[in-house]
Amino acid sequence: MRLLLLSVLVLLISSCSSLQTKEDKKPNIIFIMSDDHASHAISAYGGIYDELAPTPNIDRLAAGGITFNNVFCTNAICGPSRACILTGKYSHVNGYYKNEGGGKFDSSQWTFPEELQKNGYETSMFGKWHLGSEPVGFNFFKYHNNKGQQGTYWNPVYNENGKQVVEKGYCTNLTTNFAINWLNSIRNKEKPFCMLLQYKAPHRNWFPDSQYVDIWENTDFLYPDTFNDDYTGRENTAGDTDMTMDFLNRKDMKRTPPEGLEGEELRRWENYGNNRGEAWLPEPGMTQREAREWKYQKYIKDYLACVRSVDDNIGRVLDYLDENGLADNTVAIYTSDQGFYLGDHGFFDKRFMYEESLRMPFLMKYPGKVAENTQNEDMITNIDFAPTLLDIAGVEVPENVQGRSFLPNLTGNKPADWPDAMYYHYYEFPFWHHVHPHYGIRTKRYKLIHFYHNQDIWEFYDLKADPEELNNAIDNPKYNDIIEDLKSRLKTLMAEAGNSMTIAEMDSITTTNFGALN
Ligand code: SGN
Ligand code: CA
Repeated sequence: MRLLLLSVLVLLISSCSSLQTKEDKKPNIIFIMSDDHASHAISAYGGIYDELAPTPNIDRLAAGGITFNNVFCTNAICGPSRACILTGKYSHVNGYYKNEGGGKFDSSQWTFPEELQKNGYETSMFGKWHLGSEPVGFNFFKYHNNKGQQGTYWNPVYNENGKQVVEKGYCTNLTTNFAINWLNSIRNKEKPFCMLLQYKAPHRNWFPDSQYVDIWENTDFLYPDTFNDDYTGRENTAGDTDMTMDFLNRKDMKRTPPEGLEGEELRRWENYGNNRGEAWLPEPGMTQREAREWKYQKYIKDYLACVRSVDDNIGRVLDYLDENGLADNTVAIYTSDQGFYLGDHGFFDKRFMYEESLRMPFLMKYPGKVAENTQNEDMITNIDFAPTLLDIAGVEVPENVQGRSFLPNLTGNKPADWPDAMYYHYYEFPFWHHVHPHYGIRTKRYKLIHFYHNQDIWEFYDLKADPEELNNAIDNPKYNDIIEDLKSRLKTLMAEAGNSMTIAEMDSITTTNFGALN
């Protein structure tokens, strides 16, 4: 009898301790996301900037883990993409369609950080939130709360757990300081953690940190191949925006205002360039082409200098993990809320379903799980992030989450029925930048887009024959069958995603003012 009792006891203790170790092994998660960081401005992805402006620290994630080459945004604009990421659901399901007049994110709905918190994770969020409503599901948060929650590069105002605080310094450094401080001395170290570190940079108006102002003063950057796109065949879509170099304003170009200007007058002077008919020349006598090139050089240098600070600070975070014995049990991710045009098609900004803004960088270090220098080509979207993070944490994904975990794909085990097409939908118009609302489908090889608001224009691209999307082949009879098939696949995709809106209903999303952000 005593022997039996003893062995029951031993069994109990050993099963408890094995439970304990299982719990202990729950990986920590650091999800780093910046604002408007295009993958072609990350050296791990290559491109025309990688020699002059490499990103060695972001590249550490690629070298130590996996680089995803086909991650796409389902609605390429800030707040909406963030809402998709948090909920694992498309805009028409999470209700957050647009930034301008998009109202506030409904924070009573399910999000992945809240689910992780409920399942024993210590959670936090630092930097750009930009959803209007206060963050829910975090043990600690500190988000940019000035300039309509865009934040400012210098001396930003934050909301720290419900309290306004003005901080002195440069946003990217500050946000990282707060994050590291939380890792080091605020969080409950008995629990696994999930930290969202969301940089404001490199968002417009691209103010670099002091040591990086003018670092490339005597260097000229290369121009993207499509810089002089004349929008043939896309005159009323790509050719009808306010996001060409002409629309970079005086503040973007860091021009010094005349002395004595203040308040509204100063703002008007700085914002000059935003509207049609205001394409100003930086120097008198310049041609429009010279002005565009001049503006591109200033723009790309400031943008990449902002990226440099992001990269430095990611280095600080990765060093902290290394030096504090956390690296081996922490999944570190780097992404951006969408891509961006770096002079591609003559543009800055995002919004279009064209490659440069549709594509999101996504790199992940997952020690013990993913081999170094792995490349992945599977088609993934931003609604897949939430279920994947839950899966990593061993937490069940609720049925109504629309995205799908790509945890198996990390180790090359892509499920046989993994999607080979994605659905995109952008709703905001005309502010900012006058990009016509559109939806579409992208497969590995093709892309079909329908611009529907106050117009009825279809575009089709064969990405193999025309990777730069300069040739809208919608009327090329050679593609008739393919286009018909894509139209029907798009319909199916939208139906499966639960979007049964008529064009009139979609239009009303665009024209309805759902309220201000704050
Ligand atoms: C601001 C910018 C726009 C930018 C939007 C959306 N203008 O309004 O250029 O497209 O943010 O950006 S600015 O003059 O204020 O910089 S997003 O990241 O929030 O989607
Ligand atoms: Ca953004």
